[in-house]
Amino acid sequence: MSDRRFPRRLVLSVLLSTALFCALAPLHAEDGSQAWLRYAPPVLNGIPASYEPMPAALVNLDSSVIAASAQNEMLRGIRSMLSRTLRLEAKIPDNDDAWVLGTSAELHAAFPEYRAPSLAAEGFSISTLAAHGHQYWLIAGADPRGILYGTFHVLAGIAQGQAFAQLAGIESPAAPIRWVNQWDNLNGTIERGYGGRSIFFDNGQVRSDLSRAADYARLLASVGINGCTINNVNADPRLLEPAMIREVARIADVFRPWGVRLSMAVAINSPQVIGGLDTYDPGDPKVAAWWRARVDDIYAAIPDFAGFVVKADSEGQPGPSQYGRTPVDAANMLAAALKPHGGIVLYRAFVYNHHLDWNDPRADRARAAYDIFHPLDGQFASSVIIQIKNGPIDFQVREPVSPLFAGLKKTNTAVELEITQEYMGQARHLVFLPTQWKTYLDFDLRAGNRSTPLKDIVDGTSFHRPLGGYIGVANVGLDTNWMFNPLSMANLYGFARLAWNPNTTPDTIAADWTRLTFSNDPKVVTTLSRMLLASWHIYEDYTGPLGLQTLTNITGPHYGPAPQSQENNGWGQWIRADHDGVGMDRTVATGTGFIGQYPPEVAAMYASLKTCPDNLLLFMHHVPYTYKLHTGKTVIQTIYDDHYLGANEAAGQVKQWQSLDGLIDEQRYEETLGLLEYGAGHAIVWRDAIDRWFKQISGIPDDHHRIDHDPNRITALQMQLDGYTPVDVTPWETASGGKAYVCQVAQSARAECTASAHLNRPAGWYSVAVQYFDYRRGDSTFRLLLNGQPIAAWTADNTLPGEAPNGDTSTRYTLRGVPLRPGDTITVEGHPDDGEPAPIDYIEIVPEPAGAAHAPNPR
Ligand code: GCW
Repeated sequence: MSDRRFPRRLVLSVLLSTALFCALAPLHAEDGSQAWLRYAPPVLNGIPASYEPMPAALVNLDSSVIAASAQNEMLRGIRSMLSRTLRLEAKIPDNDDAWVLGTSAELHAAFPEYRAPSLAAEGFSISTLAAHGHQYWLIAGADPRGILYGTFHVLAGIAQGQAFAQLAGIESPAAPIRWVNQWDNLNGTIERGYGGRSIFFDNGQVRSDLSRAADYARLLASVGINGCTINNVNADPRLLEPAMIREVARIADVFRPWGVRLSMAVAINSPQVIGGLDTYDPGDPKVAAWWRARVDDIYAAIPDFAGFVVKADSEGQPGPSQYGRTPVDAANMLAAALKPHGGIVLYRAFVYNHHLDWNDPRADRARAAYDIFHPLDGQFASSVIIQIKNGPIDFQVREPVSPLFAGLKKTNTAVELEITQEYMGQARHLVFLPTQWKTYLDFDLRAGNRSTPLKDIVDGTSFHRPLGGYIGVANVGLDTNWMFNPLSMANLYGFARLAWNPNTTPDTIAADWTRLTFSNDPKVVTTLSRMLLASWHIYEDYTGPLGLQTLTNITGPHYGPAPQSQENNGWGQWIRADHDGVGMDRTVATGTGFIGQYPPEVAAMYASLKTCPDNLLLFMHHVPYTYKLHTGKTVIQTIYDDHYLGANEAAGQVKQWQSLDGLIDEQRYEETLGLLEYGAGHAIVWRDAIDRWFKQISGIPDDHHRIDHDPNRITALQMQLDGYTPVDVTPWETASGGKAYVCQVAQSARAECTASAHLNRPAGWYSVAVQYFDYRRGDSTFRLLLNGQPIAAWTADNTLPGEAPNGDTSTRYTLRGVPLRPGDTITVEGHPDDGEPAPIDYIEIVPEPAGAAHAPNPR
């Protein structure tokens, strides 16, 4: 195994020279570590004119550590973007202009004429003031966090070439809770993390070097995030041991200057596991006393500790049900311990039985959260927030909004969104999630037959709740660029922007992020924004459309296609596909009754086939494959067509990115290109697997006869094989004819197998793709030969999540610009390595359009 993320690729032929392309890269390399805080000079229109009379002095009226961060950030940002060093002054100069940072109250004390606007907690106001014949540029916060957020707002504006006057105004966050959750384990791994190991923990301890944790807090603060839960919700009780709390306090210390409060996920059985008690019954006074003592210790070490996140009675985690107690008993007991110190409890509603009876037509995992928590409404303490995943299942490509949000009118709620792309291509596919989240946040649940969009429920407006907000499962890691894929950081940024103001449009988020992360060049902004905004729909098209959920392997790594894995088990992510039809009947009349959990107007909309939107049809109803959607097309033909459309569009994303060659620094350009090309190839794997599976189960052919009839494809079975032998693939639909061809010759440096095809293609330029399987372990090597002449070589050293040939590991290598003549022979030669038998599936030979400028070959 190697930790290289892309196949090492070496083009051996006299084809296009790589030197030509290297020469085109004019920008210096960037590694992504600075994310959207690059502070690059805003070069697009030069320095905006209004920065010419920019004050040279900087005064900070606030003595907090948070305001000190704001002050340092001003110096750093202005220096980096505008090549100027501000002069720090201890008090407001009366003979010079100045930038002035302070709370509204401090500014009013300094300038009696200053009219402090009314700001919500953590809000800020940007304005100018003329006094004593001088100009003062003011960043006023409601409190120190407001000063810091206002400062980052101004710096982001400068980075995007905005004049100071354009930045003037008032901003307040929509909701008080704007947290990220990290699912980091004490051993340094991260559950569903794709950006490397934990920035907090290693080997059972808090890391000695917390510089990345400090950098992370700065990134979070720059977009208004004010809390971070540092450990997996599948919590390790050892985190609460006294020695560990002292260590965790070091993390809180590096968060504090950035106004990020630390929180921990706790295991409800901790009193028994580490406390030596014979019970963890939340109704037992000695258990409550144990928690109080632990909480007191935490606050002694971390005075601004934010509170606990709790996953209980879920997916094997211990919970109050063990003692016949409810979530109210557990949550209120913890709240009682935390409240005297100002801490809160985020109790997760992700509670369900994962041993559901598949044979019971009424069983439905989607019902669980509402069934369990709705009856408890009104009983939770005022410092408890129920943390509810956006949908009733689990971060799928599309779900309806959880009805529980409308079912808890006397309880604080927060929406949990998943930034880490668990079911969304795991940072290898491009999926910009703010587009999806916005559809959820804007969705009107019509509680009490009035307007109650999700965003108004979680910020406390709809039901007049004091607390609530936004939780994003972020899972950044030690990777230099935080999330593995340079484009994935748009999701962390977008989450924060929506948590601050859920009325921000995805277009604004995409454009701002692009400008801050890459460039103000209008072509970059337009092109990349378009790519980001389209990406969720594209991913939905080639994975699970019509509300079928993602259709990924839910009993494996949640990555590649495996639709059958949804069915016939206790997990309850069923799609109930059989020979005649597909979809979960969730109606009250004939199905599980889930639809009845919604307020009446929404329930009526989903219940009727006439009004149920096509994109959730199969989430709500079971219909025949021949059922016609609102578009007039049948369900089955829509499944086929959407997958072809999605895979084509994924290929289009590669071309769009290539149009930015030379406008993006080389390292991030290349990394992103590699991922987009991989993603486009994997979209074909998805398309073929899902379409094959539905064709087989429905017995209905594709109107366009595309499935397994690709004229450009030659499967290994059709090739002349030397050493390669077939093995069955599970699930069968992820390889041609359900078989992979493996090279199982004895392990030796010289061992190799070949698969050859004699071609009779008209003379011309072609691209040649080799579809092969790349396991996590082993670095098999491949060569491609044209009439015996080696024309390409690569190594299967990607770290895909699998050790067998299937939809997780199927990948492709493409060589463009290959000159073929009738009678040529193309050979794939595979050398196994470390148990990875250089497995192959097929080759695909596609004519390149005449006169087309060749896209560069892999470098
Ligand atoms: O989506 C599932 C994930 C689990 C996760 C769980 C949860 C932390 O596959 O890895 O556990 O959700 O949200 O609790």
